[in-house]
Amino acid sequence: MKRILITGALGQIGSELTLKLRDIYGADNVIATDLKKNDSEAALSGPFEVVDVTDGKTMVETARKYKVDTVMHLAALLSATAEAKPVFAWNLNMGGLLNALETAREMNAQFFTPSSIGAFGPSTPKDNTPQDTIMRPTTMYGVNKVAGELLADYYFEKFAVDTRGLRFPGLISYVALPGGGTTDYAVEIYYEAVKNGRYTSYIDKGTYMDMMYMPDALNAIVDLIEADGSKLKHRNSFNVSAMSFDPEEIAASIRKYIPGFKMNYNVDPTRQKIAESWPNSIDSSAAKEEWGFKFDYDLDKMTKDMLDKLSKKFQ
Ligand code: NAD
Ligand code: AKB
Repeated sequence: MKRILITGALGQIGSELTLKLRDIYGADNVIATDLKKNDSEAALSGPFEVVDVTDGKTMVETARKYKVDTVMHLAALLSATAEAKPVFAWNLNMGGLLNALETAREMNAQFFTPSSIGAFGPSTPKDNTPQDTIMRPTTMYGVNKVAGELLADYYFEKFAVDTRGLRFPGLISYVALPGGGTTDYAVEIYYEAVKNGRYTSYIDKGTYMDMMYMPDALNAIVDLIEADGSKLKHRNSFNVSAMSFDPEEIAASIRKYIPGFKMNYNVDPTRQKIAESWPNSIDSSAAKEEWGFKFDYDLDKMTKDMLDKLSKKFQ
């Protein structure tokens, strides 16, 4: 059994991760925290506390109050927003992470935080990007993710905190909207397909990025935190991906279910530049070998489920 504190629990991942963890470990054992409460199921279905991750004192006090043994740190500024506010992003992404790691150290707790394909940069091998390779990102978000991976490894080596992480690709989901990333187009396209039958993409055709459907991402988190630590050669962080596509391929997948779907382009130079600095596709074999990473959804299976779920949501 675990007793888990989640930061940023009302975001795109946390809105669903909180509910999955409550199903597995019991509602009272999963403490959702975020900047403010809302009326989502994640906020209302179990304990909720307001915690600003830049306030380390409140985070530790909350962890002590609930006697947590696991810290899952999700609060962060994503790539596009971080590029618009780089200093704010550094303070939130690095300051929040340091406070969360210190909380885990204080509580002798297990620690999980997501990294990202954004940790790679233009000099990284672009295809089948290896687990261990050149990491010289050119975005503030990427700089934060690489530094964060190193910091989490440091806490494992120096303080024996059981830190674990995943380099997530773009995550696609229908519960909560994404919070300002470069891969958000691959979520928006499904909403617009269902609502209006058309989408104008800010990412150009021919731009490939890794992606994963949220149910697979949530399973990967649970599988990694439950994995036997003695078998892990890597910790922060594991490459994980389920698919790689460009805007034309996701549009073609949608047309299998909505034949009249129309796609236009109005490329946003900032997000396009970020996308071009990231890999086309990453190699998840270390995650498969060390803790059995697997996924269920390919592009068409995900498209069918997204369109079904969003059609019900908007009917
Ligand atoms: P999100 O933007 O949807 O949610 C972030 C949450 O953090 C929000 O609920 C926000 O209110 C909260 N937050 C912001 N500032 C805070 C603060 N000062 N204190 C407390 N909470 C604060 O993000 P997400 O998509 O759920 O991402 C979670 C983590 O996963 C991040 O580290 C992100 O980099 C990583 N990640 C996400 C994706 C993806 O596609 N969603 C891909 C790779 C990595
Ligand atoms: C983003 O686009 O910023 C995120 C990510 C891949 O880290 N979705």
